[in-house]
Amino acid sequence: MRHVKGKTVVITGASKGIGAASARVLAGLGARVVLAARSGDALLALAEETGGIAAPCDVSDFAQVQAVMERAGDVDVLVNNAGLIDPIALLADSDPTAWGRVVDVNIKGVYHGLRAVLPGMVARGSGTVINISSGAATSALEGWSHYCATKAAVLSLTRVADNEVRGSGVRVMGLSPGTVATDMQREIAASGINPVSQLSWDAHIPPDWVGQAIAVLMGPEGNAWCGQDFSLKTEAGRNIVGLPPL
Ligand code: NJP
Repeated sequence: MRHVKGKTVVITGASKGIGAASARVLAGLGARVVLAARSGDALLALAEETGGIAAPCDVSDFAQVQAVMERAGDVDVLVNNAGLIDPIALLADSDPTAWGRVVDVNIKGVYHGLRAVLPGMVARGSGTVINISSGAATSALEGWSHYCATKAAVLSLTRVADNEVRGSGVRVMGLSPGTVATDMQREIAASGINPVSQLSWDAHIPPDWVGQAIAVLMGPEGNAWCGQDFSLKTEAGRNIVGLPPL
């Protein structure tokens, strides 16, 4: 994991869950982590713990995302992790404003990150963007129209970005973690809608496993996953990261 040491890694959605756990893993391997989310107090506490930088921002606002990247300096790795699933509702019951808010965060947030870092990465001829995806990108689950549609769009952004930068030294890939023990799974369980809400808590992987996968993808192993989603729900994916089998 020597490839992680000294790298500047911007992580969105770093105030809790997968983002916070990944920040701890990467900082532990020597990365300089830049922590972005809306909850400033949580970011400050994590920055103190990890030696990182708290950079409060709402990813749905491009100017705020760009300000984070300017503060970070030359970004080696961007982890586009911020995401929402709440509120879960059948299409017929869904609230149009809340549905649109998920689009603003899950799709536009990822676009804003790509738009902010790609010019510098391409100019330097190096950099990695990891978009946190989901099995929902390629499946249809009731109550998750906002989530399935936005994660499908994120996979599309991963493909298009890879198409545009391939050969420049910049890599763009997705990471589909499977189900992870975070507040998002608490929201899913509370909804009682669709089979994912019925899973037992033991079925979910710990969030630091996703951080370990990010660390691996930052290195040469990531080359094979440009333009597609790497998945921790496969034996091959678990094996590459050195995690227990499914
Ligand atoms: O979610 P949670 P996870 N601007 O709710 C932040 C995907 N995923 O860690 O702003 C900036 O614990 C929020 O921070 P705050 C999932 O789709 C998960 O499980 O302070 N940040 C918090 O740090 C998502 O893309 C599972 O409220 C914003 C973070 O996002 C990623 O993994 C399975 C923001 C959410 O923390 C992390 O999810 C899967 C904004 N506007 C994919 N809005 C799973 N958990 O099972 C929210 O396949 N955030």
